Amino acid sequence: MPALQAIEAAAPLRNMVTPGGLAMSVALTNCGALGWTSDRRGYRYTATDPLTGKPWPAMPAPLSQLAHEAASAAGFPDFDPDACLVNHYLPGTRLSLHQDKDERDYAHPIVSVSLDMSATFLFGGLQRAGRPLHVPLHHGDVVVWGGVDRLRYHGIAPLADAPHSLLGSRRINLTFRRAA
Ligand code: MD3
Ligand code: FE
Repeated sequence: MPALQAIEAAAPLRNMVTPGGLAMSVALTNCGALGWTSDRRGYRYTATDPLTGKPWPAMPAPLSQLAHEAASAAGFPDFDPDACLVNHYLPGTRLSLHQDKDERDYAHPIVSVSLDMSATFLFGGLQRAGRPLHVPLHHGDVVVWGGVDRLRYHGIAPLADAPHSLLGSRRINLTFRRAA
């Protein structure tokens, strides 16, 4: 949590605008050499934070180590993340079904770490159509998405308000990626 607070102090959480012109209900920031951003022009990874003009804060070693160890345990021993998205949810925040396609090489997995309030993860298929599985994600859950599952559609259902002892009515999700 102190590492996250330092990241948020240097690169504030913000609601980015999608190419469609709508503000995302998830607030986000990044750490690592690259950070994911969205604006009217599209989605991309950048080395600097468009809000501050400075490089994204470095990825704290305990976090990159956690991501590396989780990927290793799931059969991806070479995972070395260069980007970590910090997603911040309040009650009612949602993330509609999408694929993560802005990274260079889909052979690398994505590692996600859930903190604080629980959420309902929407676990879809390789096409958007069809009802996704609903999977609860709780504080401390770590999930590795790789191989044939790397391009699955996924999302988060509107967050219910069930305050957690650590941060109250908030959920944080870290996703570690190899973007370049
Ligand atoms: C399955 N975040 O940041 S994490 C995202 O909880 C994102 O904030 C959600 O989707 C969150 O892009 C879900 C789980 C996750 C992340 C990446 C995936 C699942 C994935 C990539 C491919 C398939
Ligand atoms: Fe995603």
